Amino acid sequence: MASLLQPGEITVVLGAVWGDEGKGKLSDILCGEADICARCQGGNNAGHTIVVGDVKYDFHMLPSGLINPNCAALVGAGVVVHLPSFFEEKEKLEAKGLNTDGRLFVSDRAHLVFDFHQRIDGLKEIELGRGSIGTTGKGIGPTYSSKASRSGLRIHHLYNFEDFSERFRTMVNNKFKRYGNFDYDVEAELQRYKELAERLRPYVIDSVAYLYNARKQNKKILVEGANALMLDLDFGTYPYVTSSNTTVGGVCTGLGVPPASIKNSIGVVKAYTTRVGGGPFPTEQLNAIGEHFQTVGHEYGVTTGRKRRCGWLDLVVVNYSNMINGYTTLNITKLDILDSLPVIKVATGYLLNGKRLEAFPADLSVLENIEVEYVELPGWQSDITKCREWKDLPENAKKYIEFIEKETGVPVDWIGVGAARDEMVRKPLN
Ligand SMILES: *[C@@H]1O[C@H](CO)[C@@H](O)[C@H](O)[C@H]1NC(C)=O
Ligand SMILES: *[C@@H]1O[C@H](CO)[C@@H](O)[C@H](O)[C@H]1NC(C)=O
Ligand SMILES: CC(=O)N[C@H]1CO[C@H](CO)[C@@H](O)[C@@H]1O
Repeated sequence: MASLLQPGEITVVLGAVWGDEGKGKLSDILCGEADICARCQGGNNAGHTIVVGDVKYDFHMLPSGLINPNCAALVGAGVVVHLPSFFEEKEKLEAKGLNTDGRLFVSDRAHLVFDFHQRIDGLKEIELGRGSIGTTGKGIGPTYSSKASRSGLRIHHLYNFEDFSERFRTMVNNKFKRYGNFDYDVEAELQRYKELAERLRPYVIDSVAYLYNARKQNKKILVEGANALMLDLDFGTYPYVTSSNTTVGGVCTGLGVPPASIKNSIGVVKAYTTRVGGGPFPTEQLNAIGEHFQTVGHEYGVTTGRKRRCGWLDLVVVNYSNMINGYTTLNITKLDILDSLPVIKVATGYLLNGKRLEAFPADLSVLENIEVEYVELPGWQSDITKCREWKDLPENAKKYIEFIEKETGVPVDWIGVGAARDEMVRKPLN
């Protein structure tokens, strides 16, 4: 079957729903073919685990393409970087045997997350009280706020340290004015960043020129979206969203590449739905079904350890996601978690006073009054984790996948049937 990654072109893997779709594993396999794997937005709030053999690698900020020794990894300009975490993650991966020498790069335009941003993250959540967003507390939101209000500090600032120090002191003083004098040793922090700056120096590049030249040189580029469409700042369930652009558009703005360079956009959709944090979730199941997904699907956050909220697959959401990202194909993950269920439900519409909504609404209060319309499909009640080809799958599992294709109008290419790297089935394209 023809490779998806084409020379000089960009393929994007995007979480299509509320995150934790398992796109790490997918981009990991694609990275075997990629020359470069890049992150374009978010920070170390996008945890995922990749299992290779007996080894479990946890990724939070670094591109999972690092798994493959021939793939370069780029942390792009749209990402926000907490340097202590950057080094910690790198060292943990190296302790497990991954050598990142000479193939890990960071954009000089990426913004820095400081510990005080993380403090503020917590203080803001307290101010919001009951309406809190349920952020990961990693300071990502406050950093993007600093960026948008033009007081942020970028990686290149580190290399004019006097100027950096002055800006840093001003920034912290402004935060003290806003949030009171929280305990924070500004001079000690500056000393720490002086050292971090030197350690970081070998990794810093002009990522715009780097990617432009890579495309000219016919390199195959894979972009790994972080978070997911329904957490996008503009199109997600605002304000219960992350603070960056998680759409295909975020690839252009976060990396500085033209739209036409993006060849494929692959939407990763879990066979059921999960979300962490607050906010609406129309197909959530606060019952035995939800618990089944949590337990059997091991639905706990990699970054936070939080239990994920769980429910049925929602095609209203998937369709909405596809309207924005225009998926070339879908990858369906964790189908095996449905193995034992006698009946599987799929949401196919939201009804408001008996009328079908055209798409996922902007106004979240509308969702309080909708009725979710479900289609019930028969389960397969057998173990599919050993299946490696489409023809091996039980009839009802095939029907479930075909139903998703028919309802969304997007072909399904890959189907995840287990946690390990090779536990996948490829559906022959029609
Ligand atoms: C996201 O989009 C906003 C505009 O809505 C822009 O200001 C910001 O830089 C973008 N961020 C990224 C990471 O692409
Ligand atoms: C999703 O979109 C497809 C194609 O436009 C349409 O046929 C289908 O009815 C939609 N389904 C839902 C659940 O919105
Ligand atoms: C085309 C498509 O969507 N399929 C991709 C899904 O994920 C696997 C694993 O990364 C890729 O190899 C497929 O090409």
